[in-house]
Amino acid sequence: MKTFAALTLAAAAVCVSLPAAAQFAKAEDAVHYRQGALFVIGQHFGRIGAMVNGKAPFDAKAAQENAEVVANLAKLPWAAFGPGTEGGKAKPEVWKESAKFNEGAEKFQAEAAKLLAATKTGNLEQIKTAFGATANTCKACHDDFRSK
Ligand code: ASC
Repeated sequence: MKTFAALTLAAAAVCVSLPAAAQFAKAEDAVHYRQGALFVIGQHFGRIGAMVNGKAPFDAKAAQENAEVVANLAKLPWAAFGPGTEGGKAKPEVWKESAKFNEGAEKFQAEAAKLLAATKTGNLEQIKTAFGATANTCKACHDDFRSK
């Protein structure tokens, strides 16, 4: 009976961990995937940054389109930090302090959603504020969880 209970628990553990792991054929793919998603996010976030920093003319439509990409892609990288996918620039803390890491990922997604909402107002001051708040969530996570 004890053995049966242990096997049931083991099977349940496998089922719980499989969906996330099964998304990637190998750990390398997960690293590549998260780097790719974060790179594209950085490109589009940077285009909004150029506008709010006066390095590019303010174009409300372009700001919104870029914010849409950022807000949508903001959801993607995190599933690619699953168990056994250590590597790239990710520090071991990603897996050791996963609650803190997940909280940072949630904050970023929330701020990216607010940035998208701000771009829909077409008001540059509101976009600036939301951009700054979003950039702070990028930086916080990079400081703690990304190697230099
Ligand atoms: C960017 C970008 C980041 C963040 C970060 C904010 O534009 O690519 O990673 O802002 O530098 O501090």
